[in-house]
Amino acid sequence: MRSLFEPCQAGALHLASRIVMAPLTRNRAPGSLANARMATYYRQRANPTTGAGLIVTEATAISHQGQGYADVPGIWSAEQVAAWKPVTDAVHTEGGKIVMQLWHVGRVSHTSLQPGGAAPVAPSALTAQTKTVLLVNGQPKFEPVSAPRALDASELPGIVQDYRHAAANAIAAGFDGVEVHAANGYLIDQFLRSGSNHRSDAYGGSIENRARFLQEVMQAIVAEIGGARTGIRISPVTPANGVSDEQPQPLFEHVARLLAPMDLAFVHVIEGSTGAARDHQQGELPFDYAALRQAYSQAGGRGAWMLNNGYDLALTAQSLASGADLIAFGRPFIANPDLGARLRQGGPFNIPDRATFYGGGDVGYIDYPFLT
Ligand code: 8OZ
Repeated sequence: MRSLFEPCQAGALHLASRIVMAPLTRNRAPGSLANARMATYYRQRANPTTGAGLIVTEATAISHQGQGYADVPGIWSAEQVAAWKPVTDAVHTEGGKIVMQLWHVGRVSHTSLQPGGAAPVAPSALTAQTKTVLLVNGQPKFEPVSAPRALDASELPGIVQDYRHAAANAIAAGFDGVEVHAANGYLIDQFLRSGSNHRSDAYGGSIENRARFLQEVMQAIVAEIGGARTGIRISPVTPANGVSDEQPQPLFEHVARLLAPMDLAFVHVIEGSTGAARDHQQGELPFDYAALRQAYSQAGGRGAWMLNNGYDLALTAQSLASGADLIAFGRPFIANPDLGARLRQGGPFNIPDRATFYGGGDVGYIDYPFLT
């Protein structure tokens, strides 16, 4: 029987357990630079026995244009690479593994966060029904996103190059690999889903066309750092940030098949509505996650299969028994730096405080108690 507490190979990554710390936006990187407080936070969760087998960082912008929230970190400049180095050093000193989540928000942004105060970019000029987090006097303030402009096809190679450059930078900063954020209604997901992609060129219309941008991004990153150090996160039915699609099953099975030959380290799937109902449905039928994995395996995909959304010990046991390789825990890792140790002994678990999720200092970030 598969155990959460046994080692697992994910591409080139040898992981001490099947426990993953999910990517978590915390808005504590002023100037888009990682810092000592962040190094402490990740270090607290990095121990292979008491913490995570693998840490996925908070979503990190690949470019200024890719940024959509206050005080999130970036990975496009040499200064940002240098700022991340103490984080990867801290995690590796503990014996842990860490990959960086690469992020372009697309239309989920605000003119005040964009270069030159410009409009955010998107597949189509359709405003997302969602809010971003700005910080006003250090306090999180949820504001509607700005109206985006549609990207010209001639701009896409430049964005693909930004992803590739960011992946190279992540490796230069000492990360063990990257996770491409293709979930939760951000740029790649905006291309995938029919509700946010009304294009009539080679990047819109058919499923193949809507998946083309994702494919080009993944090919560029794999060419740069290798598939064995590359993962991806998808969320087939989430309504996060206002995305929708009436036919998620064929869309994401196509995505699974195009990823299969890339020899990725892992595929990370958010089941249901991100951070909410696991049985959320888009389209006529409940989404068939087993069929998604089968599409991937049958096309030759060998990456570790990572699942996420509201996992407790009972659900973890069930999914591992059904063949999941890795389970990603989000909010539980905010409140429990030693989540691994707590899962092992069945609890108790500290309760996360929502008021300190986004922005702020040490409180609700690096002061959650460890087991004694
Ligand atoms: C919460 C707040 C801001 C961003 C995601 C990167 O949903 C995020 C995010 C989550 O993937």
